[in-house]
Amino acid sequence: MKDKIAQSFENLFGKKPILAFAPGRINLIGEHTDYQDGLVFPAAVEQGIWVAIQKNDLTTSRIFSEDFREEFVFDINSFSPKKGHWANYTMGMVSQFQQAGYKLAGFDLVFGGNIPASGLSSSAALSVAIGTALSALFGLEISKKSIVLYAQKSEHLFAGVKCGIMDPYASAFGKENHALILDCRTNQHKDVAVNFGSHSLLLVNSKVKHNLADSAYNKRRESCEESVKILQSVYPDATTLRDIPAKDLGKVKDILPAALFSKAKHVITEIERVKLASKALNEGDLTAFGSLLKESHKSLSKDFEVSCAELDFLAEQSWKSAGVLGSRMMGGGFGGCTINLISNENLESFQTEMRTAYQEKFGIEADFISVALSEGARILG
Ligand code: GAF
Repeated sequence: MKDKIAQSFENLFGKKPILAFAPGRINLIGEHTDYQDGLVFPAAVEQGIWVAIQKNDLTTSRIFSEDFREEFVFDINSFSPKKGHWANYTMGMVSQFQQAGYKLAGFDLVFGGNIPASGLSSSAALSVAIGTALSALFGLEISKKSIVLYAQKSEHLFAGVKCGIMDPYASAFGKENHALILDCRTNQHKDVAVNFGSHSLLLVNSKVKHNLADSAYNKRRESCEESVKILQSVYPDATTLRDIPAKDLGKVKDILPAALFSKAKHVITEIERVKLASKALNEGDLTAFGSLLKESHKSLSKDFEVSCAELDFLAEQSWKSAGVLGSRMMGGGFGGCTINLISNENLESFQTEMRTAYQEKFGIEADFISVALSEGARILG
C-alpha cells in the first residue's frame, strides 16, 4: 500500500512525496468512557492510512483519495466543511494547525489505506496521518499529543462527531505488542505488554453500519452531560461521570431519571471494568478478562443502547462457542466489529460456525480479522 500511494502521488504530481502512516485501532475495553474523562484500553493495529505529501508553491491544496479515486481542491486560506465529504479530515487538520498559529502553504496530498472494517477508526488514522505529514512537511516539530488533540477537535468541527480522545491517541501512541491504558482526564497513558498466550484476539466484522450512528453518538454524550448537571446538586465538584464513585450507584439511581441513569451506569461501571481488566491481564487471568468483555457488551447493549441486532447476535453466539473467553461489540457501536478472545485451537471452528450462523440469521457473510498490536503514527521517509 505504501508504494501504491507513493506511486500514485508521483503519477499525479510528478515529484517525490514525504510519506506518513497512522494506524487504525482496536479497543480491548473501556467504551464510551473517554468523553467522560474515563479510562480506556486501546491498541494500534498494523492496518492504517498512508499519506503522501509535498509542497506545491500555490495557495491551493490538491488532495486525492486513492480509495474514492477522486480529487478535491481547496484554497488553504479560505475553506469550510462540506457535509459528509472525505476532504473534511484534511481541511479540519489544516484549520487546527492554522488556529494554533502555524503558517501553512499550499500542498499536494494523496491518501489511501487498508483498514478492513468500520469501527477500527479510519477517520482518526487519517487525521493523525495528515497531522504527522503536515508537521514533517513544514518542519513544525509538533508533539504527538498536540496532533492527537487537533485530530479530535477537527473531527468535532469538520465531521460533526463529538468524539473523545481515544482513537487519535491510540493511533499516535500505539506500541508493538502493547495496549495502552489511557486516562482521558490527564491524557497520560501507560503501555501494557499484551500476551494472550494460547489465545488470540479475533474481530468479527458485522458489515453493517447503521444510519444516524453519528447523531446517536452525540446524543449519548449529551445524555452523560445532562446526568452530570443533575448530579452536581449532590456532587458539586463533579465535572464528568468519572467523578461519581461506582459504590454510589444506588444513590445515583434515586437522583437520575431512569433513561439517564442507565447511560450513566454504563459509563461508571465501564470505568471500573477497565481497572479490573488491566489487573486481570497483569495477573494473566484471561478468564476474568474475558468475563469483563461480556459484561461490557451487556452494559453497552442494555444500558447504553449503542449495540444493534447484528452485534448482539455475534456477541451472544460467541459466548456460546467453544474456546471463547469473551466477546463484545467494539468502538462507538451501531455496527462495525465485535472483539473476541478465543483459544487458538478453536479459531477455525469458531469462524466456520459463526459464518454459518450469521449468514442464516442476517444473510450477511461475516468477515474475520486477526489483529497484531502495532506501532503508532510515523514518518516513513
Ligand atoms: C468512537 C469515538 F471516536 C471514541 O472517542 C470513543 O468514544 C468510542 O467511539 C467509544 O468508546 O470510536
